[in-house]
Amino acid sequence: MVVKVYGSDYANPKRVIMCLIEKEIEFETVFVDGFKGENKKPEYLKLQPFGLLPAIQDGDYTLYESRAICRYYAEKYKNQGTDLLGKTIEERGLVEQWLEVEAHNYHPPLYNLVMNIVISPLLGLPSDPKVIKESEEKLGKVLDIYEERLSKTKYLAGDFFSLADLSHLPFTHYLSQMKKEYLIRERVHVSAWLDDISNRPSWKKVLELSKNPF
Ligand SMILES: N[C@@H](CCC(=O)N[C@@H](CS)C(=O)NCC(=O)O)C(=O)O
Repeated sequence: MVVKVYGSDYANPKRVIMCLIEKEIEFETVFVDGFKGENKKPEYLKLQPFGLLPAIQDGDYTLYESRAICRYYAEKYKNQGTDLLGKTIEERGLVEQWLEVEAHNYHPPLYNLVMNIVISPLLGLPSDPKVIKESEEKLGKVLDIYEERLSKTKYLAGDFFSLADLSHLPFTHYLSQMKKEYLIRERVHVSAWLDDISNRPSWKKVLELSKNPF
């Protein structure tokens, strides 16, 4: 069954697409124009009642929340494509830990930067310089912890690439566009890690597939 991914041009859906490529799962993308409010139309709300992208349809099965979708496919196809969850229960624990760190420590300040610097201007909304400054500082502090971790292991959960690393790419990608790449580049281990994971063929394919210029 070919997996249908709705809203593939946006950042959170890119997490799902990269995961499907790593897991060698066949998929097709369905364009949903968030700027025209297509994600708030009744038809889409049947798939994702909060009106957010992505959602997937796999036969009769529907799922939303990008990280939940990735966990589902990484587990379902554990022995197909790249193993993204670790080989032992201890490795799995660390993958889960860093997935949570991504969602709760890393993502919020980065999301605030993206909203204020990239998205608000596109929507004609004002940006808040105070939020930008505070978020930048917060993200720097989070990245200090990453730098320490990545000075000891090649990837976040250990010496293997996992869902935890993958999950960072879609929003981290905005840093260069926002002229905030220094946050990465001034930390040598974080910098090497980002180069490594963004050079994976799966991420290059995600960018190739995206119609979205940002
Ligand atoms: N936690 C959700 C977040 C989804 C989300 O915020 N998606 C954005 C696109 S990257 C969206 O749908 N934005 C449109 C809106 O907020 O109306 C996930 O990971 O799937």
